Amino acid sequence: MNQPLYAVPAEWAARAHVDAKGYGARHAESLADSAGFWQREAQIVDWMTPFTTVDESCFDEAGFGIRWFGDGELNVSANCLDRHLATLGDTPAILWEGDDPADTRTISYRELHADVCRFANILKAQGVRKGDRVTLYMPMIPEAAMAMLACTRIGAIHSIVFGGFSPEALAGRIQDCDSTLVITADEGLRCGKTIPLKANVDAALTNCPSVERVIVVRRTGNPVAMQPGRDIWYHEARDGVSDDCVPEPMNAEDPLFLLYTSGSTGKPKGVVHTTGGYLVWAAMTHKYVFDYRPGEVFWCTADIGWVTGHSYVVYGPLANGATTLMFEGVPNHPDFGRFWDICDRWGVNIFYTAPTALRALMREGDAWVTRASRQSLRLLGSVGEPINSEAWEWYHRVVGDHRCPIVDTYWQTETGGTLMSPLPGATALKPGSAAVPMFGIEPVLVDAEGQVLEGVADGNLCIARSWPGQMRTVWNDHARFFQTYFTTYPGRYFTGDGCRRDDDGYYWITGRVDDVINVSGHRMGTAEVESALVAHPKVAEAAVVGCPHPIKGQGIYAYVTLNAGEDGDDALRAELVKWVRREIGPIATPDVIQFAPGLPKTRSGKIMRRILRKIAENEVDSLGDISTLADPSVVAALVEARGAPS
Ligand code: 6R9
Repeated sequence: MNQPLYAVPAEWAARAHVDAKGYGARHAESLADSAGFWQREAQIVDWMTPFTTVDESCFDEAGFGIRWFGDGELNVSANCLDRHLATLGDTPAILWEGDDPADTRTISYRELHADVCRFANILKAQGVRKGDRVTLYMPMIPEAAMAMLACTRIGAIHSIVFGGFSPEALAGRIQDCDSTLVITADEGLRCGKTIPLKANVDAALTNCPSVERVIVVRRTGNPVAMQPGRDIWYHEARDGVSDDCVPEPMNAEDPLFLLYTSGSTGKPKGVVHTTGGYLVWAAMTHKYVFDYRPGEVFWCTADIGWVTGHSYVVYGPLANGATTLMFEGVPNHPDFGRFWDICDRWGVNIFYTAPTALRALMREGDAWVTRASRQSLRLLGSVGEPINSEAWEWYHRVVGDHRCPIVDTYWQTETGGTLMSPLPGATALKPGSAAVPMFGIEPVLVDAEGQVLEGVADGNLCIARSWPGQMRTVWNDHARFFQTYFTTYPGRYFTGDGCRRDDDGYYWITGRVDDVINVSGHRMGTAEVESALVAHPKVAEAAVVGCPHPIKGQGIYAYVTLNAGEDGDDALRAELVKWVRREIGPIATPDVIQFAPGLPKTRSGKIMRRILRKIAENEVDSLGDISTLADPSVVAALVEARGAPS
């Protein structure tokens, strides 16, 4: 393959935490002497009680379990705050810019520490105890980070639900983990428009008996209903509360947070991350992948409702004493230059975003970028989906002025932090490749039968052994954890992604090989959209697949069979789109709804998604063998009536 290769700039090779030789040696050591490697690297966090055991994980059915640093004790908020106070007390921990560019805040480590302690004391006063679940449904404001850290301070388990999810989706996530307390805001703000967060919580809670208290942060100040005895204003509760709160010593394997994510089947699952391994992984990957140096301003544009926001807006950067920028707004408001203006305004050194945002900005032209100086930028990052080479080249040439390496970080909610990425001082870059495994990561490519593929190969990506940031279980369903990730290829963790290894040993993620689609970098289970559609009274059956989309990466293509006597017209299409948005949220908005009198099924009644995918991708000449279908004639009818994403 004739891939352009961008060599490591000389000054990077000389100054970075890790150079090419260092990477090779350390990666080899991390596999050959895992215990020794992690004994040393895990000191990136402060332990209250040192661990004496390192990795006790087992991927086999007999003895299955993931466990790291099992007898160590630590506290996450103490690592993110207290230990920095002596040296970084007056250094900004959080730089915040609101939806309106004039709305800004700077919060020092000392101030953040005090606010987190107060918030922790408020939670305690409301009866929250170690191990209780607290659901956050918050806008991107500093109080969201404070709430997360306050939970960690007292050992409560937070579960953040993205503010774009509907009341129904929120209710499901509260019920699954029986949260006793919800933290929200009166409203969110997006492009100057308000988002009714508190009203959504009220709607969700009609169905959530476990919730006893709701803490409401005032964001917009517009009036909202408060239920006496249940709802509490944060600013009132905060009055007179002590800013002293002793951090709870937590076992390394105590749950830190839950985060619901989509899989190929069933309801979203509560991914459980624990305290020690997760924090070590978030901090270590933040340091090496972004070559983070003290004093730098780090900006990850992800919302804290996604795992990227957990690991690289809050935990990784703060554990390392970095200044993290938190942005409430969107890239195109008030105009398409917003990102680059923010970089100039705050002197951002490291900038980390998703390909979908880059594609959307790229098509608006270079002038929005070049009107900003971007002189502070040193390193760029990408995450969430494969980055196409056009977007990569634009990012490198226009945003980074050819000067800034790009780290394409491949990882998942399940993995806690980056699994594969170039290291900027060590790895020559190939646009679109996530390059090389992080320390401790042993990737394996296997074919459909589970045979290991060596050398240059294209296969399914598995990881052969555990790493500290790996999820530990699915909340309340350990069997589902094992079943989902460890049975397809026994003895290995299966990522669900396809992957190619080239002749330089670089890895190229080719996308999901299961029924998960990736829409604007957000994971969506096709089964979730299908069950939302069939809940509509006029729908008999639905099948959802991904289709190529120029900005979102993948769009949502839905085949819908209506009940007998119903007419599929544009009005019903619009109604179904609205319905799905209400059931799940705007991120699940179908791009195409094709009414289908019949779906291609095998004789045993299984929908042949392969065929539906081909039709959605407009690859109707390569449908493959359709002879096993119960009624092959439905295929011609579907091809005839194909829709196109608008
Ligand atoms: C962090 C995050 C995980 C899925 C993952 C893969 C895709 C993420 C990627 C990437 C290619 C990258 N993905 N980063 N594909 N290159 N750099 O996004 O977590 O929301 O759980 O999604 O996203 O398909 O399996 P999550």
